[in-house]
Amino acid sequence: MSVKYINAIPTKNAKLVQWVEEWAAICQPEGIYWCDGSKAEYDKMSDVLVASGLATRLNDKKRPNSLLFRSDASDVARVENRTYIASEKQEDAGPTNNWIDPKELKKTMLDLYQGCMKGRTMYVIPFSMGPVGSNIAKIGVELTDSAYVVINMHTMTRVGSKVLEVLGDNGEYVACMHTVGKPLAAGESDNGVWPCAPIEKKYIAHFPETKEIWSFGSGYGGNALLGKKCLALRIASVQAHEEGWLAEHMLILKLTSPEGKVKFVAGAFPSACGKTNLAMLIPTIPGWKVETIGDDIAWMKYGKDGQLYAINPEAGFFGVAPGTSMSSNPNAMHSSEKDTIFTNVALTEDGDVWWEGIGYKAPGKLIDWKGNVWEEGKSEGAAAHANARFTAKAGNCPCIAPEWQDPAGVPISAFLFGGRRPSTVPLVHQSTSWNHGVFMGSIVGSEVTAAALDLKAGTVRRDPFAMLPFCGYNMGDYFQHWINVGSKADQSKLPKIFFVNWFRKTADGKWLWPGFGDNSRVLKWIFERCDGAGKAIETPIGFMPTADAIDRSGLESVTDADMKELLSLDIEGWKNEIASIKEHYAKFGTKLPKALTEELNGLESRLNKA
Ligand code: GTP
Ligand code: SPV
Ligand code: MN
Repeated sequence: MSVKYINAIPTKNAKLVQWVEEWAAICQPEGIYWCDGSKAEYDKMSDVLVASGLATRLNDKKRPNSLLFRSDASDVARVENRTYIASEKQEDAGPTNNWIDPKELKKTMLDLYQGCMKGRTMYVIPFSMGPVGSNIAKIGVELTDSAYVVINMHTMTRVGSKVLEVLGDNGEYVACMHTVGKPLAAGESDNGVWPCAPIEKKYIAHFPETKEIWSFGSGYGGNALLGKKCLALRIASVQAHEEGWLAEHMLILKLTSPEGKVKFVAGAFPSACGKTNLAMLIPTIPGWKVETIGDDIAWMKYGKDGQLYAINPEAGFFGVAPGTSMSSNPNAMHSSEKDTIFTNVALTEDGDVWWEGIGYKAPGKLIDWKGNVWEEGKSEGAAAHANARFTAKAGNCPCIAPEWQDPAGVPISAFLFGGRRPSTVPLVHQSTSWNHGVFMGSIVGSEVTAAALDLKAGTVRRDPFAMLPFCGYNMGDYFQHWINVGSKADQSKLPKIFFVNWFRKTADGKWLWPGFGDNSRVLKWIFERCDGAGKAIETPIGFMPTADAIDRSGLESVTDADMKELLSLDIEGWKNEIASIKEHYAKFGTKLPKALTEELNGLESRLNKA
């Protein structure tokens, strides 16, 4: 079959052109369009999406240049049970990933890909993860039949001609193949129905040896914007392991003290556990400033000076909308004031958006995320889906740090790990060594309710380094990689490691800690600790702040008794934790690093003596 080009081929990279044509022969699109990343292209795609009934243009006076999409009810989040690490050996995918033999999976998927783009355009998206040309950045090329993916990639990555220049005639790229898996018959159009395939046909596949990504059947988020979780975490973590660097599910923030001293902090919390919020926080303590480098992913390499430098490989935010308000995260609200793509939030009568926790009552009758009329207090269910998101440009964020696009990255002083832990884990504690910090990362978990997952209420879902769904290889090898990264470094220049928990609850289920802007009080202590100051006592679990070490000036809502509870060492709780960590560690068998067994044994014996 001969392929039809809609515009001219903008590259002489023969390997790339051949790859595009091979996929076009399989998928049989109407034509091939090479994306240039321009504003004109974005506007044209937006018009196409509005015309097909998939997008609603929001009121230009309220939300300039912004669109609303409602996805299919089966296509609202990442699909972890349809996500595969198809390494040649199953052991290389490890106990935490779904695995299928790559030959078998490619055969299954190639059958699905046959003619999957009939009636659609195949878009070729050359993109850079990280500032174009940075030595930490990487190039990917995504093929997709979704214009929604194209405009999201415009915002989330750096798309276009400059990327092809850097790629040159022989440059390497990560090959990313995507389709919504919903071909159109002659004369058929989407007509307002979100295109995707049924769940059992969805595959989000990664081939670590060949660094390929094949995605079929979903148009949503991390399943479809392949630069994000698929490339920047699953494939990049494999590359980072091979090449000696770090690809992590971490926010990066710049913290400035009243004296004007600056430190950069990176933090890994599981999905929907507060990375975007912390990255954009407005401190409640006077004189302190937080600015954003990134809110979801960090790539880190050692610089010539022996420090670890981080870049944010993304160019935008794919943030959780529900709960975002002018009081919880004003910077996220401002970031999404214009040029924003909203997915699965509610539409107001005057062409604006609304979601649960936006900070004000729903104005009049809404159209909910399913497309039905919705009235507050009258209609059943939520108006916005719990995982509704906004896609906003990092450049539109009022607190974006001037360094956010520095190709050299920013030097990291501290790593934070955390999750939702209503009990046991204190507000903050610090590791006593690098390996102890790696241990902390390896036991990250979030407590779940029986309603949310098929787990016993009060049990912990372990999500090591917040990478459980994102590590592209054996998690045991990943733990060892973290230990190696530390042992090779100049110890005095290594980031300090902390465990934070904003989510402690009282016996009657209320938050014990106000969180959000008040988390700056904890950041202040962390800043001081990085300078060798900050009052602390050594406990069996690590360094903890003394009762008066956390600045509580102006914070009446947290009493002395609350603070005591937040900073208490729950020996019995931690002893139960040991049992649960042993169970978690058993999964890794001989892949579990000895250093982590030693850390666990050390903690157990310290607790027994306490
Ligand atoms: P992903 O984009 O899925 O990786 O999520 P994320 O880690 O960026 O989480 P995000 O900042 O979007 O927060 C998710 C939810 O946690 C929102 O509903 C927030 O309101 C809530 N949250 C964030 N920070 C805090 C906090 O300090 N305290 C409390 N109680 N809730 C918080
Ligand atoms: C997450 O789930 O951690 C996200 C959203 O950041 S997605 O891009 O869909 O993976
Ligand atoms: Mn995330």
